[in-house]
Amino acid sequence: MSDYEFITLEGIEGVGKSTAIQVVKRVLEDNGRNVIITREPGGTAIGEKIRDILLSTQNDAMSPVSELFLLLAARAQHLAEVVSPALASGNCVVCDRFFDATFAYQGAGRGLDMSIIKSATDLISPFFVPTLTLLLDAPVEVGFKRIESRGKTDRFEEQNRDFFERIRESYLNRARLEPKRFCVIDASQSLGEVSDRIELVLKEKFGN
Ligand code: Z5A
Repeated sequence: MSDYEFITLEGIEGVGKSTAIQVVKRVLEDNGRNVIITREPGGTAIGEKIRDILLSTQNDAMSPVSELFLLLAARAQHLAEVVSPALASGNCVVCDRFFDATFAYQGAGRGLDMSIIKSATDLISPFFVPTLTLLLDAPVEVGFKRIESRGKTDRFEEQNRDFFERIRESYLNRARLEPKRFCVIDASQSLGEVSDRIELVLKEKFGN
């Protein structure tokens, strides 16, 4: 393994990112790495407050541009307070969503201009490109079904199916454009199969 590992997990809701992140942690720790698990939006006290604003269904009036800048504010704080110091200390950082989510959700989902998202993203995180991005991919209805038992939806989950179809396609396009960074995992498989695949990918990439 190299000294610098920044791994991100991406995908539409309910595909199993939070579940998979525990598998990533276990495999890396078995490999002798110190692992910091974190998430976006969130990961810091300020970021978690911004997350609450972003997810609250009371904020349905939020414009796409406001949403973008709240996400970026949370990210700037997260990079300064968590990601940058953790990587500098030789930790492996595993993050539930990062900038690919911004292109997929705010770009493809909300329809904001991708070049504006790219400029804003470069402004706050020019040096932080994940070394590996695991894209958990499954049909939209699979994700919906997995989260329906929660009974409560957040502001993003209230969006219609087309919104998530566009996001899924955008993620897959990004993976096609950067095959070295992305690894697409078929998340419609059973938990055991998804875990085995992730374990294999990590061992292939980082050695045993
Ligand atoms: N967002 C954005 O718009 N722009 C950005 O730049 C960023 C984020 C960074 C919060 O993210 C929102 O922020 C998100 C996008 C937006 N919008 N939404 N919605 P989040 O990551 O916290 O929210 P989420 O994607 O909704 O997370 P989630 O619903 O918890 O999904 P998940 O983590 O992918 O799934 P899970 O909790 O691991 O699994 C869901 C259930 O399925 C659970 O009961 C599991 O036990 C089960 N599961 C998992 N895997 C399997 C398999 N393989 N088989 C069967 N059952 C499974």
